[in-house]
Amino acid sequence: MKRSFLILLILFAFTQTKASDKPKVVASPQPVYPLPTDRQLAWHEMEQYAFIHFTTNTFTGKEWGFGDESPEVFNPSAMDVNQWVKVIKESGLKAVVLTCKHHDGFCLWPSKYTEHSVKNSKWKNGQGNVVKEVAEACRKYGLKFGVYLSPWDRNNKDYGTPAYIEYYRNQLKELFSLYSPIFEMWFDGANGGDGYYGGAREKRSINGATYYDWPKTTSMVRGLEPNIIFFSDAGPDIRWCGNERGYAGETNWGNITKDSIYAGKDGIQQLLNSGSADGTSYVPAEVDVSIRPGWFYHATEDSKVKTPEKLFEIYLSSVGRGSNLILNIPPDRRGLLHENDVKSLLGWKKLIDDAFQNNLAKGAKIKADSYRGESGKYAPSNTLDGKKETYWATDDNKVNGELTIDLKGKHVVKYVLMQEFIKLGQRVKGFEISVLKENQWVKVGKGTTIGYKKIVKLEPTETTQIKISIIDSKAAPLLSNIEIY
Ligand code: FUL
Repeated sequence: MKRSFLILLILFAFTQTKASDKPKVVASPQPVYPLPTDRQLAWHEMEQYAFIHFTTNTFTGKEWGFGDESPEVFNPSAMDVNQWVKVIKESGLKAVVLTCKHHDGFCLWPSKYTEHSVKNSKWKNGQGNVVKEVAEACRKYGLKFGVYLSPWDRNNKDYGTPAYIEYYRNQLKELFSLYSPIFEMWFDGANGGDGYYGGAREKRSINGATYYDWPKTTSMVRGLEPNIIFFSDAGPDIRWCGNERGYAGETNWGNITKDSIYAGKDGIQQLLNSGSADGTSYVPAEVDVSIRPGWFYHATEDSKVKTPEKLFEIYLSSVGRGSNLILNIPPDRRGLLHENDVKSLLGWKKLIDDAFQNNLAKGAKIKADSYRGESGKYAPSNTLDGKKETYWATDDNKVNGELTIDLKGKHVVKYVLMQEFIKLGQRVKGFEISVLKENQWVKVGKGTTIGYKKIVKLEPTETTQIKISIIDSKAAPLLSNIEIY
């Protein structure tokens, strides 16, 4: 009797030790829909790339060619795409999106479906091919390549009829079979009505919602290039940010309800700019802006190139708000990026490098008022480990939280950078930033959404500790990265 009791006691003690040795099982946070696709996540990480607008407009001084320009006018005198791509790379941009055909219909490659192209220009006696050269230079310099093929074509005689849609799709097949890999395809929504249209010189307005039959075109292209990102006002993958001045909304949701987007609707630009917390699809915004007032090069604008400081401001209001920046740099009549543009670009790159050189959060100490199940898997230190797959999370019933970062000494702080773990859905609706001043917390910044990335610019302030307070969120907030500069 005594002996069996002893055995039972030993067994009991043994099971107890085993139980306490087991790591705590804490349920992962549930996704908050809509979620980004893998290709959207990869796109987010590109952050910024170049747009190149180049066509007969460069030589005629127009912004929208009518479609009756002679191909002969396209004649750059000292074209060098390596100069473009080299400068673009040195400026920290990750890709080039080229206007293979703008609204005037002139093609920068010798398309077999039209005579209105480089093959009838004087440039290289009609033997040149800008698209091929740029795609190859991108490969050489390790940048991605994207295409803009204007749906509106003021040259084509069939524009407005089903025959034109076939022409447009044939050109897409041509581009995607010749110049793949292509990371992004730009579908521009513009249609101004009148044009040359093979000599008809009339107004042709189409119903933008039905004429192009986009679902068929995009699935055709997706079949050719599975990882392609489609840009258009409403996506499907990424949306327009609602302006061409270089800013995403201060409140910037990747989420939007696609049905609510169609051109001309009142308030549509505002909606595109901010997205909506309850949007049913994930379609993040891309910010398109030109380094000059126009999209095409005009010598009269040589003195109006945006300064490095202005470009830095644009960086903060695009990349710094979780959108990607597509910055247009139009080649001049020589076929080169103009000296003024190059100077601004490189000056801008230096401003970015200087501002974000020394991450004060590296090696700092961080604590949270709570973390999910007190499991190390969701600990606040995950925000400082440089790994995008780890994150701080709260318990499900908690949609706020405080993270306090001890900078180990006094530092002047100018920027706070935060990233949500958006793989499980964008969540944060409001946050505040405070610094410790003479043992008191002083609020120095606040905002709404965080999303893929948020850079908050502060009045430069000296402190030893920073507190990030998430004050509202759609569900348990998940932060994967914090940097302080
Ligand atoms: C607009 C076009 O009309 C402009 O010419 C330019 O291409 C810009 C990026 O998109 O809709």
